Amino acid sequence: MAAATLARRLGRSGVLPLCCRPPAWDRARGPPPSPLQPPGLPLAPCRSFSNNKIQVELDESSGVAMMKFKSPPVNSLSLEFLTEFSISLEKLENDRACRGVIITSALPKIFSSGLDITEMCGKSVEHYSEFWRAVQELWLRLYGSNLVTVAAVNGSSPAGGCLVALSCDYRIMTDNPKFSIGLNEAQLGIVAPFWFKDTFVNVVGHRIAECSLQLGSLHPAPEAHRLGLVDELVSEEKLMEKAAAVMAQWLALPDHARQLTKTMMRKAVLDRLVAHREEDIKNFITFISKESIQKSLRMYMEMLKKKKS
Ligand code: CO8
Repeated sequence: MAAATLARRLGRSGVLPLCCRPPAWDRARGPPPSPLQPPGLPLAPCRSFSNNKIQVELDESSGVAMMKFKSPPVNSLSLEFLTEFSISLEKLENDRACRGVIITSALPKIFSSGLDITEMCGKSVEHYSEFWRAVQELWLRLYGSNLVTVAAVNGSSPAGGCLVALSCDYRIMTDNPKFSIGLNEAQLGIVAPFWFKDTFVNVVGHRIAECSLQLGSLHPAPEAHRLGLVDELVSEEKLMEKAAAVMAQWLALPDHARQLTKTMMRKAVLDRLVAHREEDIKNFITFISKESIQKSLRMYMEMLKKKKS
């Protein structure tokens, strides 16, 4: 019997200690039937959890979770949303059955409208501090995740919404030119922080990021694909099928090798924020508290409302 097969069998029988268990990618074959499971009854392969903002369904047989944003009207990243998002990711990270997550929106036409602007307007210094820490926390968790992360971008995704997609391992977007994606902070009169910029540069390269950030560009889906901001475009009907296929391709590799490679690629950028976290919060508070910035944000919110009428 091959050593690997033997190790797998022993691991399943519980004989081997945790450190000698087969690698996580072998766990994708699924757990052994429970001795408590009545014969003939199918195992429940899915478990789900949900909160006010996000719904998660984990398929235990494949190890893939589907995370759906469900915060109408536009999945804006409020303090509550960011907190629930981080908690959901943490739960999946800690779940030995989970190896990858597909992130998408339950709302038609919007992936996420980015940070909730109302959280950055007319609030106290304490609130700004708590909010920004939550933004940092989410990014550190998502960008540094051990899981395979695939963004299925099924609608517009400006600013913080774009950051969520950029922080994943792979981005697939619906091929609808009405949907756009980008770091448009400059259009709001604000500046994307260095770690938004670093994440963007790591995906599209310095020159494209430089132009796009200065102009605060929102790129329609086909242009985003040309720039490398999204990896693939597919029709709305094919989006989930494609995301599942990409996930399967990434999960075909041993987790430990993929995870170490991901860490190697992303560590410097993550470490930079970790080293300057408190300073970054202070900078945010100073910047966002300026009356000129508050005025820009209020005008932007008014513009959004006027656009409707
Ligand atoms: N935050 C709060 N409310 C929002 C946001 C948002 N990001 N986006 C939209 N809304 C609100 C609108 O005001 C509107 O409210 P109401 O119904 O009360 O009038 C409601 O959501 C619906 O919006 P729309 O009618 O505009 O919906 P559409 O489907 O027509 O359009 C869009 C959806 C395309 C998402 C559009 O709403 C939009 O462009 N929104 C703005 C997106 C944006 O620019 N986000 C940037 C946020 S800033 C950020 O993420 C990074 C900040 C980094 C900070 C750095 C500082 C140092």
